[in-house]
Amino acid sequence: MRMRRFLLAVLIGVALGALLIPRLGDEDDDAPSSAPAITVRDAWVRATVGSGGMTGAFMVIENNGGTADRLVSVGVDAEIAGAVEIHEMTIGEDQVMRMRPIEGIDVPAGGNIELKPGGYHIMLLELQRDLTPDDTLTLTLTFESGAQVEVSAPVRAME
Ligand SMILES: [Cu+2]
Repeated sequence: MRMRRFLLAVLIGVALGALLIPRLGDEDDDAPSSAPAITVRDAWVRATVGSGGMTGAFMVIENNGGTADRLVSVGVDAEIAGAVEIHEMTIGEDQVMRMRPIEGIDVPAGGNIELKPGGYHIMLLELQRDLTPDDTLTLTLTFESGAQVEVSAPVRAME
């Protein structure tokens, strides 16, 4: 009697396992359509004026996927800038605009986020040389999902 109960338990276990395996397979099939699909357009970097040692990079980040993602870090050639931060610009209670480093920028599923002067931007710090309008920088954007996007950003003077 005990043996039969044990066998029954094993059979149920096998049956449940058989049910789970095809489900996992289905999720794999769905993965490509729900994976984030990040694209970047209209990227540019502000030409340096004087010896500030820093400048901003701006762009539109689009998420064509079905899952929200988050820009978490940006890399650039160390011969261009010694450090890169993600910044946000806000108006304080004293009505003075200030920028501050933030952990990341959310990019909603099926939406986009604009990095622009006066708002979110990428801050290039410890510049190793002047950036003039005939330059083009390559920025590497890393997202929380693990996606990496290389962006070619021409240097432009601020109008
Ligand atoms: Cu900044």
